Amino acid sequence: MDCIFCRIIEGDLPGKIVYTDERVVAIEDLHPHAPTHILLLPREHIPGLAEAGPGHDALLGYLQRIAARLAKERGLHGGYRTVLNVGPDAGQSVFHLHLHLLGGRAMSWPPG
Ligand code: DGP
Repeated sequence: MDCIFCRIIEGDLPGKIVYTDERVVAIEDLHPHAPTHILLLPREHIPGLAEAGPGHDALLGYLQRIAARLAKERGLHGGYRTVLNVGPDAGQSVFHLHLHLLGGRAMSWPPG
């Protein structure tokens, strides 16, 4: 399977890993949109949120909790945002489910 995030997780492609455990690998985004821009990748290849099933409920919650932990470690006391882009309208470009953690600057709402 030719998935760049699977290859980063496997160590076949370089990635700046900031957190890893048996379920999740977190890396710095290659094109950061905020002072902190981390991608949380489940080790399991799931193309996106639309393909997640009931068996992934715990994993999806876990991604959010690890994001909160990393935000705390980064000292993002002013707040942060976690984002799942799903499909073309949301601009999803890598089809391995990933949770963005963005912080370190004020963010507008609604998002563009
Ligand atoms: P999304 O639009 O949600 O699919 O975002 C994909 C993100 O992945 C985007 O912010 C750029 C990032 N990205 C793409 N390729 C690579 C890569 O090879 N390494 C890293 N670290 N990030 C990547």
